Amino acid sequence: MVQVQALIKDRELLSYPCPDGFRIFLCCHADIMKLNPPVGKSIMNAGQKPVEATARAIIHVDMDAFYAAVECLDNPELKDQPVIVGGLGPRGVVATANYAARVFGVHSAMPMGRARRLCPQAQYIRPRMSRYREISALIFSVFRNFTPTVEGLSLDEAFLDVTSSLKLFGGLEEIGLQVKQEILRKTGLTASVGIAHNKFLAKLASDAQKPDGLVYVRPGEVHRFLDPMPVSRLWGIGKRTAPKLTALGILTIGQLRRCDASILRPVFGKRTEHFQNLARGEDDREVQPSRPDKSISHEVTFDTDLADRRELLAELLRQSEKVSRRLRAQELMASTVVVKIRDAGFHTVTRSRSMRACSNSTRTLYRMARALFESWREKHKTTPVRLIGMGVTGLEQESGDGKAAGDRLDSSTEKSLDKVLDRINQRYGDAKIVHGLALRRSKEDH
Ligand code: DCP
Ligand code: MG
Repeated sequence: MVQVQALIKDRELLSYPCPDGFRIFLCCHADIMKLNPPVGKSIMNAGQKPVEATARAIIHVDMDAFYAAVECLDNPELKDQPVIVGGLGPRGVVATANYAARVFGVHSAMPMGRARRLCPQAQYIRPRMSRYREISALIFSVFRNFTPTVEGLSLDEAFLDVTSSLKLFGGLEEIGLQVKQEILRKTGLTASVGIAHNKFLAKLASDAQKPDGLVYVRPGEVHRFLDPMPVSRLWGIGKRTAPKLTALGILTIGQLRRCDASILRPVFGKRTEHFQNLARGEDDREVQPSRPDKSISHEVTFDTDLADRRELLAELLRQSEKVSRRLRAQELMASTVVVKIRDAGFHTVTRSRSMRACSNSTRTLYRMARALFESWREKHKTTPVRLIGMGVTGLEQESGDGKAAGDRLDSSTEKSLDKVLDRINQRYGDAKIVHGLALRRSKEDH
């Protein structure tokens, strides 16, 4: 056996079995979380050609019945009942249904009318996007505790490349389990986790035992895992291609894998090899870390135009609370506050101001938003407002070395108050506790 060592600094060694029989030792130290990308993609083997350390460790996480699960979390009396979240108007569609409602055949993207016929006894709920985004930020903060290489696919779903974190967290299955446990502890929600050496297999694995699943597809188990699945599980085989394969007698991934390429060429053309690679469970795409948010904002269009200064300020405070909570959940701070106002005549203005230091405190951001609003209002005292919004830009990590690390605008009392309010809101649901002024008007944002 050949051993290849790649010593990056000092600290711990990661041992890596390779398909060709080599054992490669990769190095990992306590600050590994900050290392990006993962160590040693190509490692020289004593003067021979490079040995590709392609064995990645990929985890795919997907929350179970996400919107519906959040609704049940915030209203425990809904637990065990069928819950359907989606548009409630005449043209509404189902965003998601919990597992109790899926038993009746209800699924995402189904017209709401059909869902009501299939499951009239369900609880029907309009989506609360701001709440889902808030929980999503918490989930993603859990992911980033395990690796910096996180590729978000939607609010409830991400790939994690944990190749560099294996030793630190005690192995692949152990990380998968810890991710699930941490999500449950931080949010009260269950996630399904798929583990494999590439993205394609990890994604199928997370779906294989939903809800609350944990499936690890080991390299030697790929065919056993994939072969019985219908060809439609392969990315890119949809309603148009599947019938053509059926006509050739190819129904499963295993049949596609074993089929002679010349038979498949009339269906796939130049993509034949690509689909046979997928059928063998091969996929070399890397996890592409998502770029963090560049801005965060909330806005509201009023049912009837509003000119009352205090009511408008109350709305701004509510929005400042939401925006700052999202910042804190992602451990971000902002340097610039933006206020947007649209009057009854559809005339829209945006005003922004940069602060001398970054902040994520509700009070600081609200004070800045209020000053921007008041400067607009000086010349528009009686103008009815149709829409008001506030947002922040110039975001940076709270622990970074930019503006946020210097002089902070937020006093320790403000920080403690925000922390307490965040905890209460996390525990008891969206906006269960708000600053006094914000109670003047309480509307769902969009
Ligand atoms: N969603 C939506 N419209 C769709 C599909 C999904 O609005 N057609 C929303 C609602 C879901 C969320 O996105 O809760 C996440 O989508 P998923 O496909 O992950 O579905 P769920 O999380 O609801 O269920 P599952 O347990 O199958 O992942
Ligand atoms: Mg999901």
